[in-house]
Amino acid sequence: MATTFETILFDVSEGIATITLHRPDRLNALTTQMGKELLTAFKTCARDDAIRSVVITGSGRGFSAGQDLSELAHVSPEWSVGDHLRHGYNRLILAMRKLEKPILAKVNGVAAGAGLGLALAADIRIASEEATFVAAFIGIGLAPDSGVSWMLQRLIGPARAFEFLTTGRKVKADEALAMGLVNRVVNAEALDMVTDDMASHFAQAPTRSIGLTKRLLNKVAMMPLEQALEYEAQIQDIAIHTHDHKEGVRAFLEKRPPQFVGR
Ligand code: LHQ
Repeated sequence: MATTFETILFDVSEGIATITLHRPDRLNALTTQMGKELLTAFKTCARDDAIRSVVITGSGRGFSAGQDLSELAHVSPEWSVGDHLRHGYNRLILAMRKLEKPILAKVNGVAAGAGLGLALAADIRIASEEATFVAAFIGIGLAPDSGVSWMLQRLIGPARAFEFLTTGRKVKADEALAMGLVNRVVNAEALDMVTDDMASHFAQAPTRSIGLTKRLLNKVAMMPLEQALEYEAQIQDIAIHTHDHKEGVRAFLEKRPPQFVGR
């Protein structure tokens, strides 16, 4: 199945949806239209039960250079950046975090500004050795948006987040790995294969269990332990009634590999 967009490519095959930011000559800088198309793609991923694993990546040598700055040059005096964020990036980042399916960012090149926000909103980041990470906001006199302040602080801690955000320096893949910004770094030739393997693994996994894990991790970070324990109990009450839980237990007792179907 393939859906046609203008600024992204969207392909679904064997339970894996691949979303490719597709403005390679602009390092996949994000336009308003691209934001809308991405939101549509993520909504499709949420709706379609056949999709059990999602990959987001960029065409050409970049992942995404963030907001397309030439679009900002043509805004009217009444234009509000706050509304631009509320109606665009904020919805997109929330759609990614609320999607109860694993999202892998295949970071093929530079991830900057809101492009970094997209990479951070994924659940797993696999970076090519050629990938770089740059906050970029400071370079144009802005503060972080697209969830970058929230996500980055949790991933790498407040001191490193502050330095990264306020110096705007380019962080290479190996340093990003050491910081905990990415899960894995692989050479550029192996990036597709490693990501495909992991995406296929997730496409065979108990999707509801992964979705509920994501819901838990999203929520418990802000809770005191007592509340987190109670929330875990509520989530487990849902997980225990899934087909895949029953299949997992049955397969264990029958000493065979489980056949998870994602519900
Ligand atoms: C670009 C861009 C770009 C357009 C490269 N736009 N063309 C949201 C809402 C509203 C307000 C603003 O903020 C936000 C969130 C944000 O995302 S703010 C951050 C916006 N992004 C940036 O400021 C990054 C600007 N780009 C760069 O600093 C560099 O291009 C990076 C470090 C990403 C990559 O550097 P290089 O690898 O040296 O590539 P390059 O600079 O040569 O770029 C290649 C082409 O892509 C070039 O066009 P050209 O015609 O000369 O080949 C660039 O103009 C174009 N491009 N980023 N964001």
